[in-house]
Amino acid sequence: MLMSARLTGDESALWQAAARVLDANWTGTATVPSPGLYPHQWSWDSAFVAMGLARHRRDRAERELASLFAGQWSDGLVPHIVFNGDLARHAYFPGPELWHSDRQAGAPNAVRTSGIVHPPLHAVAALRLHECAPDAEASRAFLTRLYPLLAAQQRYLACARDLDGSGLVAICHPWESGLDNSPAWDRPLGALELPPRAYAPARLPRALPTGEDYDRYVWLVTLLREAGYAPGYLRDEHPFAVQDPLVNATCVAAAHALAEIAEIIGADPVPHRERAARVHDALLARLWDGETGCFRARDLRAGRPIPVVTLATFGPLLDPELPVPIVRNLVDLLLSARFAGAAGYPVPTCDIQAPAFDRSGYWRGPTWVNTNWLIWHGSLAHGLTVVADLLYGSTLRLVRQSGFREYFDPFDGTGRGSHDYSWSAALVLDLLAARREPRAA
Ligand code: 2M8
Repeated sequence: MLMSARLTGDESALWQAAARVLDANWTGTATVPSPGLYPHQWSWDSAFVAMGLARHRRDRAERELASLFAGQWSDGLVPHIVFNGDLARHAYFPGPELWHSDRQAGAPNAVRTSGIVHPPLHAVAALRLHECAPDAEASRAFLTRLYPLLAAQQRYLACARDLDGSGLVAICHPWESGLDNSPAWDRPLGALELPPRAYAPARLPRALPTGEDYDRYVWLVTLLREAGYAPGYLRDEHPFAVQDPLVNATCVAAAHALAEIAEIIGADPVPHRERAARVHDALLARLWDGETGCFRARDLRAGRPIPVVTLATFGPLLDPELPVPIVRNLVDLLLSARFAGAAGYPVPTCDIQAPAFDRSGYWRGPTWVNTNWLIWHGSLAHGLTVVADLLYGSTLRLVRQSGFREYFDPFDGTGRGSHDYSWSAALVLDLLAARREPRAA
């Protein structure tokens, strides 16, 4: 609680409330996103949580990342879920029995995991941990241990997920985007030919999404599992393959972070800078739509861009080398009536004017703290202080008004989904601390 001494009284109260959520959701080795709904360890959640823990319990921030990487496969894949083996079989669906990591030669023996990835923000998190470390020497030692694992994570994505040789990373399941039921996935999911039987249990212990969407999610996992999660199968046969601007922007940001980490620990930064440049070039060449001034996901199986514009269009702000005219275009779009301009609590996950927009539909309209944090972080890198201030203020207003909820109504800020949601709390700690310590903003 070092930081709280320098906060205002109101900020200190918020700080303590956020810290209490992280303490309650700590299992002893990692943090659950929310105790009821999500009782295991999720990959990109842990990256966000580690950034908050770095401000509160640094020892736990390091253990959080170490626990996640204990689930890494031998080819570098960092799974999107590391399961807690102590929990009852039905604590969460789909549990380890759907993925069968225990039957994969490259999966770890000690823990069971899923077999797909999440946006790879862990190098960004590791660098942020270093930036706010009280003991630079101990922090360098931690980075030295983590660096080969982070580099292997990027190698897996660059090798196994570059399905068309463009340099871009493809996702093979909507869950890999983190934006599970984004309207961007409606078309590629709708094009799947499902066998005539339901795959998901009829009654899931959760609110959204369910029904037919869930059958499709489970069917995709079944296909991946039966193919042994093999790169050749992903490239040539798997029916869902999409290049998403947000996922690829996190790869660019991770490559830059890895280059910085390499410099800190005396390793070679050049391969990471080359990787960042390759994904940067491909993002601009393949996902930027100059005519309408936005980034669009690309459906590799249909061979065309996905028309609906979602918050993922702002992901490339995480690329520090995004050309200024494109940054300006994105800011205009962000501040327009399609996003922040017509929402009291920006940033909605989908274009408000799109037919698929749904103000309370999970990733189909609501505002989330983690995506606000990503756009805030990207805006600062481009010196967009007006946008950064807007996001900082609206994110804090959300949690002050509604608590550390999972997601929020973008018009009136009503909290939705689970309570005491870890990344909502963690990123508030990071926001509060970064304001007081502009060096790490
Ligand atoms: C949600 O995803 C999981 C599947 O991975 C689910 O719907 O059960 C998403 O919000 C995802 O972004 C998040 O990482 C996860 C845990 O918070 O929940």
